[in-house]
Amino acid sequence: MKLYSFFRSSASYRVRIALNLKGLAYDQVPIHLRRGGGEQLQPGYTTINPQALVPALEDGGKVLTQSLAIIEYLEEKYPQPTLLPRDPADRAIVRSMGLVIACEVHPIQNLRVLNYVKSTYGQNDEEVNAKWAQHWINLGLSALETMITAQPDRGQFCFGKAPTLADICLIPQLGNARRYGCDLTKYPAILIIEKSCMTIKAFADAAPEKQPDAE
Ligand SMILES: N[C@@H](CCC(=O)N[C@@H](CS)C(=O)NCC(=O)O)C(=O)O
Repeated sequence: MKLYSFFRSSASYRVRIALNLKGLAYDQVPIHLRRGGGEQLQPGYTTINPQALVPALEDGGKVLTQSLAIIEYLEEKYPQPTLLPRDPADRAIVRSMGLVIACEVHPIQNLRVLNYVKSTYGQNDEEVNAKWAQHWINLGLSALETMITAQPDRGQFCFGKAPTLADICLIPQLGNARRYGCDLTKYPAILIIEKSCMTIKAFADAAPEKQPDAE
């Protein structure tokens, strides 16, 4: 398997965690999101992913894009260890936790969105980080903190006693949150989950600073 990724990309980080949890070997092809105006925008990569976003996963001659579609593919093809609970309602809860991050938080503070806000509305880095990124991240994390603490059978993870798709989405987002100056002490349950996840090798090995293209 070949993973097109960028060390600091949280969507790539999600897929790295899932691959590691399932014990799957993969080669990484680094796509630098800033160098030369962004390698994701160059034709060599847009033929792989027309959306000009990382990650993309090549497997069995096919290219898959969108981190959650890739993770669901891995889950279906390599069911153990499972990343979703068995009960359909519980699966929906775990997916909804993951989607808080992947649909509502992450896309609004993606590189191209921040660049657009800066150039179109004349905002500087500080304004975009403080007024825009922090606002959307805090909105999502505070909802997720409530969803997590509302679980009747809580363990050390977002849902239950083992890592799921929800943790896979949450952990990479916390790095972004810190980068944009969010105060994470407001989210004690989330911080406990982060601590538990980072004791697991699959999560620790997927961290940005451990990647071959890390700066
Ligand atoms: N929904 C997509 C999001 C992918 C995405 O936004 N990737 C970011 C890095 S985390 C990216 O490639 N950004 C490049 C850009 O904004 O130009 C997924 O989950 O794969």
